[in-house]
Amino acid sequence: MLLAPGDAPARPVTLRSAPLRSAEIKATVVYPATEKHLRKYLRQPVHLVRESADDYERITLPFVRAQALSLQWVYNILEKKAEAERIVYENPDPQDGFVLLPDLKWNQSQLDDLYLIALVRRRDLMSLRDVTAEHLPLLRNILREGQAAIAGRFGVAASQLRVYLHYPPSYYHLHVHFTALGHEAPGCAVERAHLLADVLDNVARDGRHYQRRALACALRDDEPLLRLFREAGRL
Ligand code: M7G
Repeated sequence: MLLAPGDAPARPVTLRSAPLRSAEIKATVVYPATEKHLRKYLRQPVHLVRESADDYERITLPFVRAQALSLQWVYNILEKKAEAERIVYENPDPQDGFVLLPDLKWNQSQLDDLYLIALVRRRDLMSLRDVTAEHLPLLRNILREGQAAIAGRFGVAASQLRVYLHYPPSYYHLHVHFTALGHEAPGCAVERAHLLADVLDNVARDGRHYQRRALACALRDDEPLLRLFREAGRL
């Protein structure tokens, strides 16, 4: 459920549904909802754009620098000002460390829709486009230590996890999604999800793989970034 910004309380709060019993409905309330949140959740036709390395530099990067959603929630988690009690695992290294915690979309009542997120500690990596050979130790830590932590805490084996990055992400602070393999999580389709194991292989082979290649961007009809691609004659 999304509530209009005009209904905003003094400070933003996100409410989650009560624990599920059978035949109940799970709902996430985003309150207050900004225009960007409203756009993100409304049903829309989606278009696939093939973003070249040049498109990224000329179109996407300037747009992202100007428009990205606030990252304050990420910094609050990294600084233990929010959700500190929910942290499942952390590696404290400032360069190669990360924090692993349940994603907002998972209420932890059941393992079927298990969903955790790893947030990197360093703040200079926006997305997959920034990942180079220098970041292999960080990404390997996330994969191995994240899988081990989830097996230890929730009893879900590495072979039952889908570990991936979104491109493009909604939030431009590098993070990795861990979802139950049996759960068709939003954003796990081929046009948006990049398996972390494949990312590691690609970057190990070519340290600048994600700076060189074209990447698919699934963009909703009313997204400003899609308009920019249209105006540039790329759609
Ligand atoms: P994304 O790939 O940037 O975009 O993922 P998406 O939302 O389109 O998937 C960001 C992830 O962070 C999503 O899975 C969100 O559910 C999750 N997330 C967003 N917020 C604001 C929070 C939060 O405050 N706490 C937690 N734990 N997860 C969040």
